[in-house]
Amino acid sequence: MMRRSRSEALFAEALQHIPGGVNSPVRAFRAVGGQPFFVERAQGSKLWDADGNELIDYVCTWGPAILGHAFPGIVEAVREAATRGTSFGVPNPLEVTMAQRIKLAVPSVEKVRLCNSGTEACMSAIRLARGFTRRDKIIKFDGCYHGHADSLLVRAGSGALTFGHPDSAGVPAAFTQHTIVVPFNDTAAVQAAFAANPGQVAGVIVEPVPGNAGLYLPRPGFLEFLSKLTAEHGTLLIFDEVMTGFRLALGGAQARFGIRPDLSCFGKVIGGGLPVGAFGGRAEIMDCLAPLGPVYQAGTLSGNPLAMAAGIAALTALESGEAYRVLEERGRQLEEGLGAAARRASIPVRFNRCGSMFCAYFTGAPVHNLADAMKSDRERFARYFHGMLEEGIYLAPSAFEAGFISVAHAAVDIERTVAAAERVLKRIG
Ligand code: KE4
Repeated sequence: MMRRSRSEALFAEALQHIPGGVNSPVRAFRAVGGQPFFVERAQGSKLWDADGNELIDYVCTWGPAILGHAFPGIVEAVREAATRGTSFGVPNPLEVTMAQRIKLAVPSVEKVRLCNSGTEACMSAIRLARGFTRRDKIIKFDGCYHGHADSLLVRAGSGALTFGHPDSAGVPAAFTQHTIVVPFNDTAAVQAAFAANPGQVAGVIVEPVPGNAGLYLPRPGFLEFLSKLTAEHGTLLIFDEVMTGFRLALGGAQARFGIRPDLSCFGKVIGGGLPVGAFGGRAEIMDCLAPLGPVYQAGTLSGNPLAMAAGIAALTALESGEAYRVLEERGRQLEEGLGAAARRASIPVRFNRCGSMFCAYFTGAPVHNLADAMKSDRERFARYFHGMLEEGIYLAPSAFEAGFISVAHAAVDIERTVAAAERVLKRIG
């Protein structure tokens, strides 16, 4: 049994000061029950909580820790940068280096603006698409989560979905009247949305591999279809690669699937664990941004030297490409192991994976969109989650989140995880 007394005391204290005791809803374990543990330190593939429990971490702070926690190159880069000041509010050389590295990795990005979160990146990309096209409508896909900007918090995924009411309180209908939501992988629904709004759609924003309702993949040809249809309608294709960027390949999902979106959003990995976001794309679009153009966007800490130093250190470690070979190998090992464990336990589990992102749906049917995902057995997932936690394996605390593997996950970590899964699946039946 996990020792929990210090985390329980910390959570009781946190509840006095912080809504729900957490600074981001999905951390509260509301989707799986129980209370969150508090992490004291992390190293490589492991977390140690306030009670000293060691856990193999498959959340990796929701993606950023692709190299493992406390990666030496990142720690040293942040330590060194901090000695020269933590923020200037004046351009610094590291911002230029980061912009160059993003452009080098992602050819569709001709210019890029750095900000402080994925939410900011997506919110700004939407505003830019509207400013550039002088249109108002945005098409998004149900279950896809693009941060918590008002106009995008509609039938969103991640924490918004977890609570079973994807739309958020506090968002006036007027703020979402221009947001059209269609099912992912549904070409007819996308065509119908365009037909019903001729000449009005500024942008289509999509997670190319949705990771905020569990994980499901684009059907063959779906992303190409979006690219072609948006071009025909003078609509911008916006890839939200906050999660997939620099994760599924150095060039993100767009490199993996050979698509050239008009705009892309980034976050997570490019900050090396520090607060960061970025959005970029065709220069003629990006140059509509202030101070050059009429679309305003700003941020006190945008491009700050610590996040830049951490992100550049992360990209430097990823650029050789070896990391992605390791991630693919570990992902395959986990997929094969968990699949075999589920079969031996005679439990219907659909294991979806793309590179080092994965999820396990408790269902026997394939999962290609949110409606399929919602049919999975969440109660059984919750029992699986807690069983694995007791075995020292920390999975994402929701059936509607993706899991992440880092380069620091050794083959033995995967073997331990598969062995634990076999015991837990047999126990929960
Ligand atoms: P942030 O504002 O949380 O940095 O990024 C928002 C965002 C945008 N786009 C995609 C595809 C994302 O996955 C996210 C954030 N991901 C969630 C995990 N499902 C963050 C975890 C949380 O909300 O605490």
